[in-house]
Amino acid sequence: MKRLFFFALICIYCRLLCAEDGSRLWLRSEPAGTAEVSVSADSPTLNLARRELQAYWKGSPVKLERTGNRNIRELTPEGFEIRTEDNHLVIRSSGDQGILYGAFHLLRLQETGADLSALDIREKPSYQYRVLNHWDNLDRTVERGYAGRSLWLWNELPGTLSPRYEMYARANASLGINGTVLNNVNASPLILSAEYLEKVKALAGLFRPYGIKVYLAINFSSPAELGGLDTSDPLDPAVRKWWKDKAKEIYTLIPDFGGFLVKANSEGLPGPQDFGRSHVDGANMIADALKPFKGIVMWRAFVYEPEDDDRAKQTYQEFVPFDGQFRDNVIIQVKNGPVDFQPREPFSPLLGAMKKTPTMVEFQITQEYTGFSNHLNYLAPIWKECLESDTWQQGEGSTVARVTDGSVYPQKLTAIAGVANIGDDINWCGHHFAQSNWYAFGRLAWNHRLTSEEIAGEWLKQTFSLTGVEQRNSVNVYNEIKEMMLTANETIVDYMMPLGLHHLFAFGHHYGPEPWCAIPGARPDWMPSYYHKADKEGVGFNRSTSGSNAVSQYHASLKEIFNDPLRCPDELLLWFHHAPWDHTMQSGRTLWDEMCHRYSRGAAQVKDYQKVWENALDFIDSQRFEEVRHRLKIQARDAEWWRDGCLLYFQEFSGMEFPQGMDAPVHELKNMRKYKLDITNFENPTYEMLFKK
Ligand code: GCW
Repeated sequence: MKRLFFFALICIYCRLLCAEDGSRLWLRSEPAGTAEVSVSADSPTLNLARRELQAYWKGSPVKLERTGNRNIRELTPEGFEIRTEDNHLVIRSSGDQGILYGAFHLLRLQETGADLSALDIREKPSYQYRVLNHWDNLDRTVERGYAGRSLWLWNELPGTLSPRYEMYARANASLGINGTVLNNVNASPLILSAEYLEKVKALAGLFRPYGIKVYLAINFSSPAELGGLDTSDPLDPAVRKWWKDKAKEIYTLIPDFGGFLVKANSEGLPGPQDFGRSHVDGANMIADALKPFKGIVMWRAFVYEPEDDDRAKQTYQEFVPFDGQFRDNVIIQVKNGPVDFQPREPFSPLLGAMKKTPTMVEFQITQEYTGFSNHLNYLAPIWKECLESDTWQQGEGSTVARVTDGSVYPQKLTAIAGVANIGDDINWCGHHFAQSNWYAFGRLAWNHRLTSEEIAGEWLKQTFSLTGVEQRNSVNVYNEIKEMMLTANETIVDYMMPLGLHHLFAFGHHYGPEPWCAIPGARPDWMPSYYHKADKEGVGFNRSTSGSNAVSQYHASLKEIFNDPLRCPDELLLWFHHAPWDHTMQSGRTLWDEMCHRYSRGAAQVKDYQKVWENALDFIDSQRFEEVRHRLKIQARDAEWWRDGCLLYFQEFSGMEFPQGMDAPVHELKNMRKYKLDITNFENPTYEMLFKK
């Protein structure tokens, strides 16, 4: 009896000790400390590779070999080969970083239960620059961040280095992410002050062995605001000198500093146009300052003005005329869609349209528009949809991936960026499944050919130890959860904005629906009615040739399809057309019925996800199980709220009945119109807050 009691105590103790709070991300392997690892040279990066393998590798001896062989050199210094040779394994690369990536690759194979008997692997990255963009402010708030406060403890830096920095670097290196922009694109000039640069230097030093370069987002008015000059005009000699001196100061502190990310003349931020100059003038001035040090400029194309044409057209209109005029260390950073990270958008027509200036895609990992860290979403499928979209710019097969990775255009710089979803929450990303998006971004940046399914599988096996988890009551838990991930974004599209609808979000915070929002005097292009244009006749934004003509920014082969409401994919119909309520969809239903069907399907699907999760009860540790269960409840209620809010609102225009058999609304529109999110705590809203009047 006594023995049993002690045994029970030990069990409880162990469970507490091994409490799974998500802090270990996908790197949850227990150290074995048995591996034999030999290495041909010595460097901080190689030491890391050796340390990882010595701790976690459980197989045959491994040799780490830096070599200048031609067939290894062609993999680039970040690429690697892993081969089984006689009774050992060799990881070869022409660079230390490649060896570190090879080590992580090998460990991933082990953790995902791959066959390790005869390895012959060659890998090199799809993009040279694989960069996280943190929208972190210096006061540690995070713009559109839903996982607590910023990781960067600016007030402690440079003296104190939080242990989380190292874990962050390790996690990124395990995926191949090789750059991080530490601060928000809505940048404070202060980041370039001597005081902050010392702090940045400390982080750069810590990240260096992991192959991660540090970048900063800059405020275009820094010369005036920080430097005390009269102007920040990019053609003013004193301003140009200020940037040159600043670059020198930075590179003296951080010799391998990556460069700058710039949001200029966008959403009220300063930029060259304030001085009658162009984006080319602005970007090239900064590029000239960085050039002697091999730094790059990632210049954002996210620009739009309320008084101008259809917002979706503006990025293209602004940048295409400048094609070929940027310095060779400038790359144009383009959001995946023409508007703004909506649950679904067509790809931005700027991608592929610039033939002489390199462009890079910016994805949003943080879920600003897909339920914050309350809704379970796995973003790889929607990112893949963008990467695999054919721009047709150089004939069939000119996919977004290929017009940005150097295979279609001979570009000197290739890059990809993701707006991070990382904060100081113990589990880093708020929702345990949101970690999969950090993971997926890194994996796709490394190899955009990987499928969403492969990535989800890898992540699940490592994160929830689901290797070998098969049946429970004849349900394959691993496959069910994977399927839930793979359908998650489509489900969110269904219950938020199906059929090409976009920007129906509540004003400001973008959490819930507010298609009715109309704030007197507000920017019209920040109001949902600008986008949905619902009236008695129909709904949707006419971007066809009879409307704003945004459709003509796409290559003729696509334009033809998008322009025809009968050929335009249902998924994008209301993006390109103002379609009548009784328009016959590809499903054969009327538009109104199809809309009802999709909203209801989305809300019902979340309830199915709850069942999937309940089936996993025995296979997931209790803390993470409960935390995900809790958020699925919020999501299920939110999904109904979206369904009811949007359908009841649009019904006022369509005047049509709900189709028979549809789940009836459970909320009243007149009440929903009054609900406001309590924005004093909007980082992590709950259903209860949302329904506060
Ligand atoms: O989507 C919008 C966000 C802003 C963001 C902006 C941008 C950083 O609502 O919060 O600002 O995009 O990408 O610059």
